[in-house]
Amino acid sequence: MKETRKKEIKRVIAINDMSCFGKCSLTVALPVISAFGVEAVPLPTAILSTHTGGFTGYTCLDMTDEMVKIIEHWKTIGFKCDGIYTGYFLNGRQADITAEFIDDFKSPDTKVIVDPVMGDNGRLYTGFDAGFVEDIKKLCKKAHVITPNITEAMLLTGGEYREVFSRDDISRCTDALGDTGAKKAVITGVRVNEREIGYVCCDFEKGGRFEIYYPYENMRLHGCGDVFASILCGELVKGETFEGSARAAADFTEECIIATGGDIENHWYGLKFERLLENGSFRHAD
Ligand code: PXL
Repeated sequence: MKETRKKEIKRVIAINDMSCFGKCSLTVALPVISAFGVEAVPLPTAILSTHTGGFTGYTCLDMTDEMVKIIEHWKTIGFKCDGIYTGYFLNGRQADITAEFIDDFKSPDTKVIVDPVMGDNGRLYTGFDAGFVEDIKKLCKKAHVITPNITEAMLLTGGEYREVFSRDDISRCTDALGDTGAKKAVITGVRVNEREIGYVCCDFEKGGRFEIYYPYENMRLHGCGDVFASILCGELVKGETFEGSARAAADFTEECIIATGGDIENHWYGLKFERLLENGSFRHAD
C-alpha cells in the first residue's frame, strides 16, 4: 500500500479589523496568508463597512467583548499556531486582550508580528490618543518583528514627524525603537531624500540594519502597510530569514503599488494585489 505522509499545515492567527470594502486589514491578511499555503484564522477586532481612510459615513461594530468570548472558546479547543499577526485595534483594551492572548497561545516557535497601527502622514487615526500609544508600546514588547510606518515609529519613540528625514533622525528613531523590547523592526514609508521611499530594517537582537528603497511616486495609496506586513508574516512563518522576508515583502508591495498606480482613480482605496498572488510572482510555502 502506498504510504501517505501527512503534511502539517502551518497556522497564523490574524488579529485585525474586517473593513469589508476597501482592502486593508483582514481582507488583505487572510488571502495573502492563504496564498502561502498557510491556514489563516481571523480574530476580528471590529467590523466596518469600509476602512476609515477616505470614506465617510462608515459603520463600525466593536468586537471587544466578542474577542474575549472567541478566545475563551478557543482555549477549550486548545489549538497551536505558528504565527500571530496583529494590526488595528479600536481601543487599548483590545491591545491588552491581545497581549494576554499571545502569552496564552504562543509556543517557543511561534512568530509574533505586531503592526502597531495608530496613524499615518504624521497624525494619529481618529479616536486614538497618547494613552493608546502607550498600550501599543506594551504589545510591541512581545513582538519578534514590529512594522510601524514612519508616523507610528515616531509616535513610539517620541520623534518629530517630517516628510523627509535626515539620516540622524532615522538613527535616533531606530535606537529608540530597540527600547520597545521588540526583537526586530521594519519601518515602512521612510523618505531620506526627495527621490526615494522605502524600508529601514533593524535587528536589535543580533545588531545590524539594512534599507530597501524604490523610486518615490506621489500617490496616496491605502493598505500598503497591510500588504507588506502580511507577506512578511507569511515568509517568516514559512521559515525565511528576516532579511529575505523583508525583501520579498517590499518587492511584492512595490509590484502591487505599480499595478495600482496605473488605475489610481478607481483604486485609490487599496492595492490591487489579487492578480499578483494569482500569477505566480508569489512564492508558495511548499
Ligand atoms: O490599514 C490601516 C487601517 C486598518 N483598519 C482600519 C483603518 C486603517 C487605516 O485607515 O481605517 C479600519
